[in-house]
Amino acid sequence: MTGRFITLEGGEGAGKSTQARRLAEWLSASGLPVLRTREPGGTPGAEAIRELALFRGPWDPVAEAMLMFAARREHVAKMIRPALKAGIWVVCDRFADSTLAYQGYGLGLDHGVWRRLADLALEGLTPDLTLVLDLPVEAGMARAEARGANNRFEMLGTDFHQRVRDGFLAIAEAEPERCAVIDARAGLDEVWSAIRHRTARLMPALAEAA
Ligand code: Z5A
Repeated sequence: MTGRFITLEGGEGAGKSTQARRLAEWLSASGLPVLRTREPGGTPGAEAIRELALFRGPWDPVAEAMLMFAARREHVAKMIRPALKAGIWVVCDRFADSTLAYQGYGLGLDHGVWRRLADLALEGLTPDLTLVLDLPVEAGMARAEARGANNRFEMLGTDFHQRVRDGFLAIAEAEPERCAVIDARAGLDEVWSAIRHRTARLMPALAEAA
């Protein structure tokens, strides 16, 4: 049996990394083989591209999307697909929706270009479940600031981050079967509870543990 592919998406400070850790630990404690990974990155080559994409630039939006998809292609080919094929559940902090939200909705990349790059790089791979952690921009920026400044996306203004948030919500609305919007304003445990219950729908045995 192949594994399941779960992605976490959302703006900065929404709690993706924290909840991805909890989710991977819970799946593992439920007896499932689990791989937790992130984008851009996950493999040595993709992590090298991450450095370029996040800490160099600014890039032309198409070039930036190509960097994200080059890293993703490497990650999918060398890590995600082999893991799924081996029956491993993959929990990934950000995936292709981030490119549509940040480079597409945020920076104005034509959505048709995103589609072409996605077709080329992913060859039909789609997450089984995407958890979109939704948080007002100001709250996310405050959380990220408290944690300490990081990459150049965090330096972009409120308008940019509002377009990204709207983009994630539009993506979720267009694909309600795949995407679940999680209200990330709540405390850590409440957010985790919502994630656990939604994920449990992927497998009857998990529903009992949720
Ligand atoms: N990017 C892109 O442009 N295109 C792409 O295709 C891809 C990515 C894949 C990756 O940076 C950047 O790359 C990202 C988009 C761009 N840029 N931004 N911004 P990253 O992976 O290094 O950063 P991030 O994804 O934005 O992660 P983050 O800012 O660390 O946010 P998070 O993972 O969602 O949150 P967290 O680390 O779990 O939590 C942040 C803080 O909030 C931390 O102190 C927590 O303890 C706290 N927290 C979390 N949840 C709560 C709740 N519920 N209540 C209170 N406090 C909380």
